[in-house]
Amino acid sequence: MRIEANPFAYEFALKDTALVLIDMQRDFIEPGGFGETLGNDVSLLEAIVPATKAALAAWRKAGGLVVHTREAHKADLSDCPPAKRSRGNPSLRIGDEGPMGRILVAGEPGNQIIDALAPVEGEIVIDKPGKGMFYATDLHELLQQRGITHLLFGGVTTEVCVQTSMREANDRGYDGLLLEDCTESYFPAFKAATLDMIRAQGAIVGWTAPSAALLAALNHAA
Ligand code: C5J
Repeated sequence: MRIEANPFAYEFALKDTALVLIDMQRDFIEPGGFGETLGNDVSLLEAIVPATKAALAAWRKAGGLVVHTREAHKADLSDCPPAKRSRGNPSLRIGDEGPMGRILVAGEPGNQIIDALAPVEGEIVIDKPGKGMFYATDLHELLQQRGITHLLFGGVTTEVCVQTSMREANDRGYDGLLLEDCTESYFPAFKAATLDMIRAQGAIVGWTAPSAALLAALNHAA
């Protein structure tokens, strides 16, 4: 299959490719969650849900592998170093009680993937304690077992966990493409810069494309 992408076309085989949705969890996206508590406009992130839902539905219909990640720490925070927990000066830190349970702690209501994109049976769900999806997870082994070489990305936030995961993926030999309208940042300028950085210098990190280009490729192949 071929996606009309930037900076040039992206070729992939369905059986070798996974759709990865990064951290589409309630605390980042829903009003009343952790993200909003920090003063962010979560409506920016909510706006990508319809396009992401459509891409996920089309990918599932085509029979492609789906991976969901959550930024999630153990309840005892043994996997959350001070360098992460004490960064900045937030009113709420990781592990504190937030509006939807303990912030970024596995199993809490705010840590669940939003209903519109909830995982279904057979999909991989990774709880990751870092920004990148391969750090301290078994995802690389799970993808290798399935012969996955190509990764399509969506999720939040573009410049933090999505970009870090794409760079980690590139270092591990995966060809990655970011679906432009299925990712968002609380800071639009950071999203724009990240898209540019990823595809600069001949796709130094990977490719980007609108989700319509993926849907067109899937329709063409059907
Ligand atoms: C993610 C964050 N998922 N921005 N986390 O990007 O802190």
